[in-house]
Amino acid sequence: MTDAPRGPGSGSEPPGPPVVSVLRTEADHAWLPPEAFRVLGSRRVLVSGTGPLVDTVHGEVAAACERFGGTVTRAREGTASAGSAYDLLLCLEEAAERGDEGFTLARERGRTVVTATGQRGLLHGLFHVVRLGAAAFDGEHAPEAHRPALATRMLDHWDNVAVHPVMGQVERGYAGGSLFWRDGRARGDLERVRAYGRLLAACGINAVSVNNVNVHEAEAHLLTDRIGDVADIADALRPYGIRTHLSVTFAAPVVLGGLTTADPLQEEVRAWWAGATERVYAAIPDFGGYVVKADSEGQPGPFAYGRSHADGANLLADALAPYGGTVHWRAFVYDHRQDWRDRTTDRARAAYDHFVPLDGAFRDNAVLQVKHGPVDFQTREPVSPVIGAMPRTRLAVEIQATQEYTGQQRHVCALAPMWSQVLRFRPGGAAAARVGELARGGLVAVSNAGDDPYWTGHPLAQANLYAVGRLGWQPDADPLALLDEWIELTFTPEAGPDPERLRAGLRAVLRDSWRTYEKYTAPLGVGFMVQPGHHYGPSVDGYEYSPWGTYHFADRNGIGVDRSRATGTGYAGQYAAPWAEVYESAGTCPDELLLFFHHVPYGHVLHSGTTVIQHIYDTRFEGVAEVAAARETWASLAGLVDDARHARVAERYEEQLRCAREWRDQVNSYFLRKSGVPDAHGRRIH
Ligand code: GCV
Repeated sequence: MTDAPRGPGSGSEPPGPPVVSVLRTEADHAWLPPEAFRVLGSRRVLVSGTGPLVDTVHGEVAAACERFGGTVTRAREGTASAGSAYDLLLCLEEAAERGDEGFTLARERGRTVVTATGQRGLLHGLFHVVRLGAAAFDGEHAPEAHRPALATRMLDHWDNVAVHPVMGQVERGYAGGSLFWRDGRARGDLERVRAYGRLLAACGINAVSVNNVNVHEAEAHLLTDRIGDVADIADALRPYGIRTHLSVTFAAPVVLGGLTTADPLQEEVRAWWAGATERVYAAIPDFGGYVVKADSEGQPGPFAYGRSHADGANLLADALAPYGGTVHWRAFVYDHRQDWRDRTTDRARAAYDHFVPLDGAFRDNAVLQVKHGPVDFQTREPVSPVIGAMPRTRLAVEIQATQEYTGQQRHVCALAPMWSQVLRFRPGGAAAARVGELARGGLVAVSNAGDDPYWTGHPLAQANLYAVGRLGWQPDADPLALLDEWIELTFTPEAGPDPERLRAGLRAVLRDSWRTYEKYTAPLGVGFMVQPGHHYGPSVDGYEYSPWGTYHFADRNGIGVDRSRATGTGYAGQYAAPWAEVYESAGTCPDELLLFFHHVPYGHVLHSGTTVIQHIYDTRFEGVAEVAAARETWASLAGLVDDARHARVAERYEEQLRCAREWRDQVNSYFLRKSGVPDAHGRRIH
C-alpha cells in the first residue's frame, strides 16, 4: 500500500464514495458484525487526513453512523486540538511518515482522540476503538501509544490455482475452496477478497501470500504472465493496508524463463529474477515479496547446484531489494526419504543442522521462516531450537491456523494458548528474550480461511484466525483474554437475551479445547499417529514405517524417540542452556514432551505421579468426556446464538465426539496389546 496523501479532501465532505461495499457481502461478518460498531452510534466523529486508507476509515465510520445514528465529518487536515464539537477524533497527523502502523489513544475533555502518523495506524486505531466498545468513551487518560511488536503479521495461503489431484483446491484446506482461485482461474470475487482484507486488518494482519508454497505449474505462472490476477487481489486488499506476497518456485528461471539453470550464482539467473521482479512491481507497486519452499518435500532448490540456502535466499532478496520487498525463505528442509531403521537420521534435527551454520549470511531483506516446532505443526512439540540460535538472521515464526493435525476444523481446537506458549518461550532461559521478541521477521500463519460462508468451515475456528493477528501485534497478550475479545466482538453477547450465559458457554467450550484435543489424540508429545495422507483421525502406526521420518518407536517394552545427546540422536543438544539439560534427562523433561525426547518403559512414572501407560489410558477417557461435555454446553446455547451457526457447530460436535471415541479406542487398544498392561481402573478397552 502507499501511505502518500491522495487528492484533496475538502472540508467536511468525503473526497470519494465511502468504502462500505464490503458490508454487502453474503459472507459471515465474523468479528466485525454491524452490532460491534454500535459503539459509534450517536457519536460525532471527525476523520481527518487524506489518503486511501483514511477514505477506508471514513467509510467504516460513515456506515456505522448510517446504521446507528451519529455524524461523521471529513476534514483534509485536523489535529487533536481541533474540534471540540466531536466525541471521537481520528486524526492522521503526518502522512509523511510512511508505513507507521502505530497510533495513540487519549481521552481528554470528554473526547476520545486517536492520532496516527501513518494511514494504517489510523485504521488500526479505529478497530481498536471498536474492540474497546463503550470503554473507549469512558473517563479521561493521557495518550497511550499502541504499536505492533512484530512488523509483519502474515497469512500464507496454501491455495492451488488449479485443483491438485491429491490436495484439491486448497492444500490442507478445511474451509471450502480458495478465496482467490477456482479450477485454474482467478475467482474474481474481489468483494469477498476485500471483505477478507477488512477482517484481517481488524485483527492486525498486514500481509497475505496468495498461493501454495508447493508451486505447481499453474501457480508458477502467477509470477509472470498471470501477475495481473495477483494485482487484482492486491488492489482488493490494499484499502485495508494488506500487502500481497507470492509463493514462487526456485526453478522459475527454467520453468518460466527457458534457461537451462536456476543456479543462484549464475549471472543469467540473477538477471532473469531481476527482470521478472521489475515486472511484478510494475503491476503491483507495493508488492510484499516472495515466499519460497526450496529443497523441501520435492520442491526445487539451491542444493541441486551445490549452493547453500543463503545463496538461494539472497538471489531473490537482491532482486526484491530495489523495491523494498522481502523474501520469506522457509527453513522446512529435511530428508523425506528416510529409512525408519536408521536411527541416526532425525527429522527434528534438520532445520537446525541446515540453517544455523548460515547465521549472518542472509541479506537484510531475507527472512528465514521457521516452523514453531522442529517437526511439523503437531499438537504438541517443543519450540524449534533454530529460534534463538540465529541472532544475526531475521527470523519469522510460522504457525498453522489451518488445523491439519488439530482436528481439521471439524473439531474445536482453539490454538491461541498453544501459540502463546511458543511466543512466550525463552530459548535462552529465564532472563533471556522470548520467541515473540526474537521473531524480528514477523509471525506467519498458514491460513485457515476459504470460501466457506463462515470463512473457516467451523465457525469457532474463526477464533484462531483472529488470534494470529492479535498475537502478531502483541505476542505476550493473554490468549484467554484474546478469546474473550473474539467472543465479545463476534457474538456481541450484550445484544442477546442472556449475555452471561452465552459468554460462559463460549468460554467453556473454547478455553481448554487444545488440551482436550491433545488428551484424546497423541500422548506426551509423540505426535503423528494420524491417518497417512490426509492426516485426519487416528492411525497409531500410520507413519511408523514411512520415509517421512516421523516415528514413535513403540514396542512391547516402551515408547518414544530417544533424542538425548547421551544415547539418542543428539537433538536435545541443539538447545541452549538450560533447555539442553532439561530435555536431556527423562527425569527433568516436562511430561508433555517426554516421548518427544525419550524412549521410556510403559511403567515410567511421570512427574504427575502416574505411569506412562496409565496416562495414555486416562487422558483418552478424559478427552472423550470433555468433548461430550462441550457438546452439551454448546447444545445449551441454542437460542442464544443464531440458528444456522448453532446448527453448524452442533453438527461438527457430533463428528468430533465420534472421532474422539475412535482415537480413544484405537490408541488404548493398541497400547494395551503392545504393553500387556491393563487399565488400573478396569475400564473397557476396545
Ligand atoms: C504445503 C506438511 C504438510 C504439507 C505442507 C508442508 C509444508 O508436510 O503436510 O501439506 O506443504 O507441511 O509446510 O510445506
